[in-house]
Amino acid sequence: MIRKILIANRGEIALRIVRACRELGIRTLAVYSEADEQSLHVQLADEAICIGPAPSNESYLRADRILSAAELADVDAIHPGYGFLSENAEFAEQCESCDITFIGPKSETIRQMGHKARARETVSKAGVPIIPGSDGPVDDEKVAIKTAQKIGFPVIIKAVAGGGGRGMRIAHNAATFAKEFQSARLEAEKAFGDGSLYIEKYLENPRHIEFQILADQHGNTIHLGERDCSVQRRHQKVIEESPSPFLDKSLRNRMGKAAIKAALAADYVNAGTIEFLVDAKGNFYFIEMNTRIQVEHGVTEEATGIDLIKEQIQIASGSRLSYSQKDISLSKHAIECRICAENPAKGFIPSPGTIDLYYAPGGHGVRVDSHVYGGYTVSPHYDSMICKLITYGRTRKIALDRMYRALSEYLIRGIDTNVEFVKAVILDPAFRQGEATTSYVEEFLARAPKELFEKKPKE
Ligand code: MV4
Repeated sequence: MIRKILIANRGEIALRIVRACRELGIRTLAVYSEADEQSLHVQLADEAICIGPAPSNESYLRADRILSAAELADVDAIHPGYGFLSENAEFAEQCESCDITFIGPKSETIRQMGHKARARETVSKAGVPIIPGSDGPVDDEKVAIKTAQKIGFPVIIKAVAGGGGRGMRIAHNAATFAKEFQSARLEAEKAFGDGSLYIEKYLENPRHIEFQILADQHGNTIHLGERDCSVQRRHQKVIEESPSPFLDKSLRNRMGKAAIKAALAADYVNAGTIEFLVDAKGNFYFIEMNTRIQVEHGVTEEATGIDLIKEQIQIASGSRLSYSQKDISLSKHAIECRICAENPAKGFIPSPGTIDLYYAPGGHGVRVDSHVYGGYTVSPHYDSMICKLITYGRTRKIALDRMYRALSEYLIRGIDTNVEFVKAVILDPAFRQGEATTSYVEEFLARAPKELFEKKPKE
């Protein structure tokens, strides 16, 4: 039985987990850094313990302090949210050995899928298509060049310990390969303490489409359809939607079946995501698995009507899935914009500071997931995302028109935000037509007038 959960995270996701626990009648323990004392998740949790100073590596990344808080408050389970310790196999293992339920997959699954080259091998053996590339890691530069030539240029060099785009390099020919390979290795060593690399054929302008998976401890595994996450800037997603405007029923079915195969091959339990790249012809390829709840999970929740955080907690407590595959449909169209404290006119530099005035959108078909309020100070120590705005409706057009309407209601003073930027994307005909690939943001920025992203002077 889970009676009390420690939430090992901050910001909007910590609040999201508090809300799910409240509805399930589960007590919550917030852990927080000195910078987050005024945060909503701390105020709304039943109990709260400060675990250290503002920098993440002195607080939210300190497994020892979090586990001490867990023992002290006698919690039954820990929800790691996303980022921080959510995909740290060692932390999951420590929870297991302290007899605290880690709300996520087994530590062994996290380890296996966290090794991106081993993940490729695992799902490929199960019959899931992968992008042509190296068999496992390639550490020797000479071998790497030969491998790249065999695959055919352009190739992409990725960190085995990476994911989400960090430590990636594209090589267009043999002449530039060595340089790219070396800088990928250095970056991977610095970022992950592991310089191991693998190589894939580089796909030009794919779509980034991911499938949501739920799996219980009794062998039941289902998918909840896809999210199209092609609108990204520097590997940070900006807009996500479900269903993808690019998939038809047949492709969704085939990709969904492949996603379930991948999850079964990983012996997966709890909520997870299978990421695919999809080319213009509709060929799809597994790229990696995320063994956590994702930022954009709310899009799937509004498209399907299923509360993923509640499902995660119920799965962790040993319950069977509340749904079978035939109960699942993307019956609504949902779209999310990530609202960030940043300045698009100045190269999207972060804009931390105190929000003097805050009014968030509302009304029919609008969901706002946010931990901020008027008077809240956005800390420079963490991610700049302050709000997730989700709109949904019967059709994509309804959801998009609603998104523009909702974005226009925001009043945020005191810090800069990307609200005007995402409004411009929502109005852009190419985006409206569902044509966005992973190159979309770059192309849009190149052709969009700069004034578009500046804050409108108050009429
Ligand atoms: C790729 C790719 C093209 N070809 N792999 C980026 C995030 C990580 N999950 C995987 N990513 C990609 N992997 C192959 N073989 C394109 C991306 C990619 C991307 C690459 C460069 C610039 C922006 C991008 C946005 C999304 C995906």
